[in-house]
Amino acid sequence: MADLAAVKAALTSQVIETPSWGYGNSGTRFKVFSQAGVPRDPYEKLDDAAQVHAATGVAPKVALHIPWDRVDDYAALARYARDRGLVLGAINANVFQDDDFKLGSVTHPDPGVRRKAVGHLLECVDIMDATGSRDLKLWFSDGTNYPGQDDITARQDRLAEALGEVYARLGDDQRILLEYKLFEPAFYTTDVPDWGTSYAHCLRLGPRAQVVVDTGHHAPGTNIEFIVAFLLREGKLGGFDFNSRFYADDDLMVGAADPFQLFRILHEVAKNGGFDPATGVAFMLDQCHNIEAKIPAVIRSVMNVQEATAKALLVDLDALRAAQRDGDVLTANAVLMDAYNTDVRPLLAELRGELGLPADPVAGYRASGWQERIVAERVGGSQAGWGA
Ligand code: PSV
Ligand code: MN
Ligand code: MN
Repeated sequence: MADLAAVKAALTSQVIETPSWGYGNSGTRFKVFSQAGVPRDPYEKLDDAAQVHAATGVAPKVALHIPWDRVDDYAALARYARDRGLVLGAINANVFQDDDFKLGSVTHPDPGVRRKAVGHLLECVDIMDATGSRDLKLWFSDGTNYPGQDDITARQDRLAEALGEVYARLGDDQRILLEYKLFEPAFYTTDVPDWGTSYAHCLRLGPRAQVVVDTGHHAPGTNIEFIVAFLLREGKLGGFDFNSRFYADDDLMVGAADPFQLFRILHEVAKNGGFDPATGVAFMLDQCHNIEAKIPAVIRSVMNVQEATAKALLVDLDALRAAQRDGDVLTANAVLMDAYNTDVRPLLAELRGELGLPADPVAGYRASGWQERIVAERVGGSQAGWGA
């Protein structure tokens, strides 16, 4: 039997980082649907994030995206966050929305374009210094569309050189989290397409470079939990970008498409010590809420991660290991499924009650009146982002 007090303690100490861009307007390449009351600037995004934290108690960190969240004074933004019980999380660089980056950013054949891209990444580290952020999250859209378009290995060399320059600029407590993505927007080659490529670059860079696993960035059927277990074992799992996918990089709410996969991933995290804050695994959401109400969707997502975490923590590891030692396949599988099939909602409601939080965070948010207030008060434009 898993120790319930330990499960509750782990659930209380878990931090789920929400993305600033999840609060703003977003869409597909076909249409951006505007919603009433969305934030008009990064400050208002933090106001919304504070509501998510108030409802759930486990979401005090907010990731920023530069330049979408550009402000004059980042230290002031960090203070604004602190005043609301929040802290600023990962700084997400953006070297994919500039005409100059059509053929790539840090892997572009033109050294002038590469310099511009690296300049932005270094600026992001300056911002981290001001905000106190630990993580620089790098996702590169770089790649090619046509065979022969550019040299695959030369692009790897350019990537390594750029990463090396940024790594050298990091402070002692700062990290690079290097994200990979199978394809899109490049369709023939992607310069960081998979965990192996990211891992190899991180290994060369050193201990302050780690891989980030975006759950939406894999081919269908990929065994993501294997990747997670491997990276944890190597000390190279920097964190997650959680979301759900049905077909590609869908950015739907985590736990919506495949809660069993989320459980399997978090079981590996639990079993390999990844919930210990000392391992530094960042549990981030990377989602866009195109057709659903945004703040309740972020709350729902946080709850989905918590539910899967609770189930993962409930796995009876002694029984599992005994069955594995005995080669008892059916019992081992049953131990895992017992935990997965446990309804953890009463346990989470009880825990929230003990912490003075609403037993049902979505209902708590709806009753708070915040949604009506922002719809009434926030008129006139929406902030840059996917919908810009
Ligand atoms: C693009 O695929 C992407 O969704 C990556 O997952 C990044 O983490 C995110 O955008 C924000 O830049
Ligand atoms: Mn991502
Ligand atoms: Mn993505």
